[in-house]
Amino acid sequence: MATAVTQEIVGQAETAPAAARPALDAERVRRDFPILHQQVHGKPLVYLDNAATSQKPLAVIDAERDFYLNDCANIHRGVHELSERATHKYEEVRHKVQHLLNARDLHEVVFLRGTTEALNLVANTFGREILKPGDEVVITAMEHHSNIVPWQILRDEQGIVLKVAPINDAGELIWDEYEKLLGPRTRLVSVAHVSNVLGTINPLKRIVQAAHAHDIAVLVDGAQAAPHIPVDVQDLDCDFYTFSSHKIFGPTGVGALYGKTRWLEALPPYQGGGDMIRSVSFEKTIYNALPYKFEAGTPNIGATIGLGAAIDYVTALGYENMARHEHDLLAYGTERLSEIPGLRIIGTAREKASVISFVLEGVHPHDIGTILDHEGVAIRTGHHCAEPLMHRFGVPATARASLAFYNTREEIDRLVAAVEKAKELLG
Ligand code: 7TS
Repeated sequence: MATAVTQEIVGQAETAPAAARPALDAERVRRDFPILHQQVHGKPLVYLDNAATSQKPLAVIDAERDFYLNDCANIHRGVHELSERATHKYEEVRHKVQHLLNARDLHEVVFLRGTTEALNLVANTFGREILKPGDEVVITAMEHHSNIVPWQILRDEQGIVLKVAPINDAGELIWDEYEKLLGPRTRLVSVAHVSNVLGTINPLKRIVQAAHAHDIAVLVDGAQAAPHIPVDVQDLDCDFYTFSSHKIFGPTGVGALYGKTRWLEALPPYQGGGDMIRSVSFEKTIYNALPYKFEAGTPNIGATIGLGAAIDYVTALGYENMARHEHDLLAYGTERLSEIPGLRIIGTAREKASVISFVLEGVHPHDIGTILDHEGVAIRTGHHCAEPLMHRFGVPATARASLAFYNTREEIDRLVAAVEKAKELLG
């Protein structure tokens, strides 16, 4: 359930014509996020580390709490009332994810621990069933480690070939080079929808079309896209799509993998255990139907129910409203930070989500992070689990401010003032 505050805002937005719609009122939305209203080192918190994990509205916290207070039981197994309630609430979220991603069938939605587990599931099962030594998998230079290392494991264990599509200095895929990598041995393209460091929004439809023209499957890491961009897997026509709950304002410990039915049917199970079987004897085990074939063991039931509340929340707020507000902040932040002499923004793609990575001449990003923390400003510094990307841009690390719909221009001003202070002290 969205809170009253949110419903009020969305109510206004839906009745007004597009041009006259009020911008999202971040101050009012912020009331749904009590964690934002605290002091850090004596200063009001400015939370700009949303790409690492985003904050959770009360509706999400309440939904998870309500499950533990009233309905806590294991799912899919008890005939008793609590188990039935828990199962119903859990399965309701599968419908919400299906709707969020516009998946054709409910059984195409698999619940997992998050994006990392989903990428490993596809690498492992696609690797065992489809890939032969010498077959090629294409990724890009902007991938998170979780979309690099699983393929390297396959390369080392099974002799597949891993190819990396290069990017230009703005952080955009070099299209001609990408197309050249698609050959007769390519079986899979695995690509981030949005880069967690650069903010680049990749041209997914074009990527999928080019791959499918060669009969190549496409796996999409949507970890950084789902919190900002509406996703339609049928329109994209991708074969797999995954995201994590905790980046889309839901709890940690759960995420979803979408897979086209024909792929999920063709692939073997990832893990064995309870719930993923129909019958077991020591001679033969028959696996369960989709999606349960891929859901061995007791899942994170409470977090999944929280994810349902998060999906309700963002849906009520509206991607369009969030995007408009975030784009305003991105443009404002980019402009203000660019005015600081010696500051270089890494990632200047034309199509960009609300992430600003930067380096400051003569100051190590970790020192920027420490000074900002003392000013109450939370950002992430380091390689952001994308070390090859750091090498591509010739930097050891970056400072990264990542924005959400509840951030404000005043918070950007606080960020800029804190960076100026870091420069003054250390530059
Ligand atoms: N893919 C991308 C593009 C990511 O940004 C992340 C996490 C993951 C995969 C892994 O997601 P998980 O939920 O399974 O951990 N990215 C970040 C980040 O940028 N800062 O902290 C985590």
